[in-house]
Amino acid sequence: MPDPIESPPLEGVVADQRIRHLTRRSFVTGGVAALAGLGAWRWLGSATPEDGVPWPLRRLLGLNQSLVEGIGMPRGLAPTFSAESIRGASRINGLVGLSHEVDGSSWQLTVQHENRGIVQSIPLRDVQALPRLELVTEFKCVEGWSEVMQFSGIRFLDFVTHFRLATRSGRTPDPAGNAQDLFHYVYLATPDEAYYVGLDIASALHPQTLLSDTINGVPLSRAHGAPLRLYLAVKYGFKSLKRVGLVRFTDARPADYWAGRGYDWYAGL
Ligand SMILES: Nc1nc2c(c(=O)[nH]1)N[C@H]1C(S)=C(S)[C@@H](COP(=O)(O)O)O[C@H]1N2
Ligand SMILES: [Mo]
Repeated sequence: MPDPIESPPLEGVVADQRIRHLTRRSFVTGGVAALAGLGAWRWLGSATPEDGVPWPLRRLLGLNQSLVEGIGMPRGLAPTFSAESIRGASRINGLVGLSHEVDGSSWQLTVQHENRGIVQSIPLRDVQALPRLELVTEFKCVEGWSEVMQFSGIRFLDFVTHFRLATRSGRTPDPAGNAQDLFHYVYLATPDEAYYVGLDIASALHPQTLLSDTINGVPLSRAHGAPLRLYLAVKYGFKSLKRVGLVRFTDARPADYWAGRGYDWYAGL
């Protein structure tokens, strides 16, 4: 799949255009199904309709379309599972940047935008006040194991929308209306930057990308990334940064801990 900046080979472009044409309808349908799977209908029902469609759904449809047309290729949605598919204790892998316990009650996210002096500090509790969702998907480690797990938390998309992040103008991000205003990438790291990931903005704003504070219904342990971690259903596990401390929006493709050690930077499923 092409990066937003590196151009794909010509045959790829032609094929992409055909795929765009063929998949728009099924992709939109998938988005609606995912919302149902995520138990968002009650929230949808309480929202004011726009063009006869409740607005969160309209926004999701718009986002899907802009992923298709502008800021990146669609990833589709990762399959979701019933809660019965979750088995017992969840596996732990990788402890870089997690050597000590931290105090979740005073946790803050440091947020930066390239070429902007202002550094924002966003308290964890303000993030946790946003609407929540639960996602049961298959977590896949590139080393060859996978496990059905439930993550719950806040969509990264809702986080950037609420706090007006990820845009050059400082306005509310609108992937459907003005994708050019979005930075191309986001870099996220532990506070000490011992572990770090780089994401293209389309993957970061994917509806199954979460800032999560629980796994399988239990608050995150230190080893799982307390007090707040990233979870991307459409990427290999090494992109799901545990213990998010720093978030930086940028146009230069960010460094990535495991990509720097030989794995694919994109790591999409
Ligand atoms: N801070 C931090 N995040 C990390 C890692 C790490 O070593 N440090 N390892 C990654 C890898 S390789 C995987 S597979 C997942 C594992 O997440 P889990 O331990 O919650 O199963 O976390 C990812 N995020
Ligand atoms: Mo991994």
